Amino acid sequence: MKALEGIKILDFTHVQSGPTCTQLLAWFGADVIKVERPGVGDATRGQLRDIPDVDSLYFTMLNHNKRSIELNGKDETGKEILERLVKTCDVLVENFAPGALDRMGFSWERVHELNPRMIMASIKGFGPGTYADCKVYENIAQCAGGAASTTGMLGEVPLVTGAQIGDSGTGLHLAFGIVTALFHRETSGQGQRVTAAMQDGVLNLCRVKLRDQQRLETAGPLTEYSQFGEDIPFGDAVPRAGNDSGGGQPGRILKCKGWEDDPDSYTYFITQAAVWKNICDVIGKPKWKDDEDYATPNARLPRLNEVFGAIEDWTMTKTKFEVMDICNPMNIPVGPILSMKEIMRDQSLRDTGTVVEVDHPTRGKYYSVGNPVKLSDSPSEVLRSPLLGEHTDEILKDVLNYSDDEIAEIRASGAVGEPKIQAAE
Ligand code: CAO
Repeated sequence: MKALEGIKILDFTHVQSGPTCTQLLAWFGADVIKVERPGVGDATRGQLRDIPDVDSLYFTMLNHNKRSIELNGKDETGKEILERLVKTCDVLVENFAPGALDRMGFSWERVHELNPRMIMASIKGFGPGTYADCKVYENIAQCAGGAASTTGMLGEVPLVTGAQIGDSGTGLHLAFGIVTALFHRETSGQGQRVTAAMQDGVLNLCRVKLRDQQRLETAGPLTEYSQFGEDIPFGDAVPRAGNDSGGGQPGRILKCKGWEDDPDSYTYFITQAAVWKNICDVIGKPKWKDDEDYATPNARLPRLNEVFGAIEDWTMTKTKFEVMDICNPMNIPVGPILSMKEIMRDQSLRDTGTVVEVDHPTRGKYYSVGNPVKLSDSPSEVLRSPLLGEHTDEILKDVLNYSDDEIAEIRASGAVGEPKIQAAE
């Protein structure tokens, strides 16, 4: 039995943040019923399309294992169906702009009145306060959550990262909140409100930078940042640290053999104190093992440019995979800069189901990222995303117990859009 089998999720999410949350719950076995506007659906179905008239990879890769019902939540019949869904499901998840669900008539108070056991979970850009009413997308959250000001090269513009820490990161946070509330419901018998703001989620992931802000204010210059060794003065806020490691063990991205032609021919290299002697041997600097200017972490801090320069002289003679092969047996922590092309073809990621090939009736085969969290007794099977309204009748009948005549009336009202001709699998 899947861990969340029997849990029904009323999925009102769209774009990326909410769908990543409900996709995780679906992978663990929850029945996720995605409610979409008739004829329109989640906006991402049509965004960044690579094949005309076919659901985009943006949509298919964020909505695996779900069922889709077309439903107009602003129509009277649609509202009645929604009420029945609220009464039937365990969790409502949404990431509308602030106030949208209230305008539709489904405030937390109303939902709680309809079904006191229901957990209502929301993602918004900001928590209560000055910016509570603002719409937010990924990069806005990265900027407002402290990630952008601390990412990039010193003296250059702030940078956003490709990792979707605002959207997918907050989706993860929300999933954790939902599962916690489900656990609490076991004893309380009551549902509760779960909220995760994207700014808060990003800040949570930038925790070490708030650590550094306080160290800067209380103890002065951040000695492990490269700029310390370069004698560049610190300001009063945590600076951008380039590719410096965020922890106490200095690390950098270094060129490897072939870097002139391959933009990803680099390795991350950490000068972990415990294996310093091994590093000296590998790079051909055995004298640094006992030289007081290099032998201890503190002695090396003002000399990091020289140290990493010497390491890079060595890494440039090896491919990034050779660096791995040589350093790992010596316990030196290194990691190749892998391109998406390399990751998509990585056999070990395929073997664990982290990279999966999925078949889709109108798109054909494509690659996706499977469930990154593995449960020994509840393995995830990645099923394709639903076509728009693919399960409307099935949900009306099997989940909500409408009769065939009632379904015909609902269809005639226009609340659930046009019947769908199923694409051949
Ligand atoms: N039936 C009827 N109406 C529906 C519906 C349905 N099934 N599904 C959506 N709608 C309506 C909403 O009720 C809303 O109507 P009103 O504004 O008239 O009340 C309207 O569609 C648009 O919803 P929206 O405001 O959420 O969508 P948007 O495209 O304007 O904004 C976004 C998108 C993401 C900026 C906004 O939803 C948001 O800020 N969400 C919270 C933060 C978040 O999750 N951001 C991450 C997005 S991923 O990068």
